[in-house]
Amino acid sequence: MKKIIIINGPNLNLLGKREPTIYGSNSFEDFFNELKDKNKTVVLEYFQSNIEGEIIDKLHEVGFDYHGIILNAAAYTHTSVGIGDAVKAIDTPVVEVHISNIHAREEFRHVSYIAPNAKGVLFGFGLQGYELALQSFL
Ligand code: CA2
Repeated sequence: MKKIIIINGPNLNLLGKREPTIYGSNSFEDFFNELKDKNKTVVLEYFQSNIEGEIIDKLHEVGFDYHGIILNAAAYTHTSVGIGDAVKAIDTPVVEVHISNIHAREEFRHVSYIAPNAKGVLFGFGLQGYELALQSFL
């Protein structure tokens, strides 16, 4: 079975608990469990960290034998040369996802260190963006 992982970056552990007008009112864990139930033909994993180096370590760990990586690096998207370099260095294709429309927000969110080496980018579709990213790997 294909192995696919969702990696979420800083503060996304607060989904469903804070700022529902921007990020919605569903917890990621509930959404993830539903997504797994709907996609039983793949091995779907989830990892979240607020720590840049842990996200880089996870990319190295999965980036040579998993079929796909769905990455929402959150604020590190706009700042992290290290995560960008890791995405470039690994073999597994990465789809970058953002819940909000980053291009309708502040200028600093228009920059991504991941996008130049991503297979594709999805933003502005809420949590459905993760589902669309998953479909792109199937
Ligand atoms: O829209 C996205 O998915 C973002 O990656 C979310 C990041 C933001 O820095 C990016 O520019 C766009 C922020 C994640 C914060 O998540 C929260 C969730 C609930 C409550 C507070 C923050």
